[in-house]
Amino acid sequence: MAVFDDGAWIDHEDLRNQLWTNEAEAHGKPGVDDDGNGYVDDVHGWDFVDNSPDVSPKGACRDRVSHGTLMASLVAAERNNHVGIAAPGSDGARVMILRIVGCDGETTRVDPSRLIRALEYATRMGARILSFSAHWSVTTPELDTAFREIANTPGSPVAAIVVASVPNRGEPVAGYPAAYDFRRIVRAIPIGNDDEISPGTSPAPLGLNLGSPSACVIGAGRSPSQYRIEQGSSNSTAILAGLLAGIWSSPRYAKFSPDEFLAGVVEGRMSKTARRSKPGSRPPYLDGVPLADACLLATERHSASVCRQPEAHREARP
Ligand SMILES: [Ca+2]
Ligand SMILES: [Ca+2]
Repeated sequence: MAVFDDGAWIDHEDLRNQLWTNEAEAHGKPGVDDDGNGYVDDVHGWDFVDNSPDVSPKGACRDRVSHGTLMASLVAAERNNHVGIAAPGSDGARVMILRIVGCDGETTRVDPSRLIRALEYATRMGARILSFSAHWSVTTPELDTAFREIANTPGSPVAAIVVASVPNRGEPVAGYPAAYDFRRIVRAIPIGNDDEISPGTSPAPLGLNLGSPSACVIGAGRSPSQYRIEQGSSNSTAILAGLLAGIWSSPRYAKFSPDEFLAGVVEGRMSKTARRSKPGSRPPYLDGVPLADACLLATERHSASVCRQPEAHREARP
């Protein structure tokens, strides 16, 4: 599970045990590219802005909220560790941190060539879900090609599911990657209070669009133990990405290819749920969007641990 963002404080108490780890580097020699992938000491990901194995926030980002830390925690914060929060990908997702934007000057923009390198890295190192709580309006043919290969080409060796944010700040278009009309794009539609789509949500292409919580979400803040409450469509994206990872990694689905998982679970089940965002939202969501819900996959034999259990199975409370 790759989080493309501004880096993350990976020693946060709810994140440190949840990271993807490049074992060759973790057990290798410092200063040596042990796995020969072109990146020296890339243990938990890579900083593509400063070309460094240190994925922590840098520059002005050190003194403000770390967006990437919050996102990584909403994907996979550790459950049952008696601190903080529990994220839907807690058991299933291992988070690869890819720093693709900074906080100073030019680095705040999504740079297409930098992003292409990060996409190549993520897919080569085995990421199956790529989470983008970011969007951009300008693209290049090369970047389009990279996304097409990952998110659209049948039988692609680098196939992965791209979870794309749909912004809710009144922008006239959703921006990329949500704007791509590709089969492996799953868009997170931000849901506020009372199951309504957040005001100002941009129109998105039809396709695999799932509603996911955006408002009043608590996640990891400053390392090692701070938390904060945030609003916004970024939250929806990370929560949805974590949920997909959590479901995909369960024994029933773990051997599914990206296309099998999309067809059988996301399209075949999740998109068909009766749980919809409430009517009254503005176009193009007049009829509501399906709300992401793992519990609709529960059967008598297979139930998700997040789903409500029958009364008899509940623990008695004093
Ligand atoms: Ca390496
Ligand atoms: Ca926790």
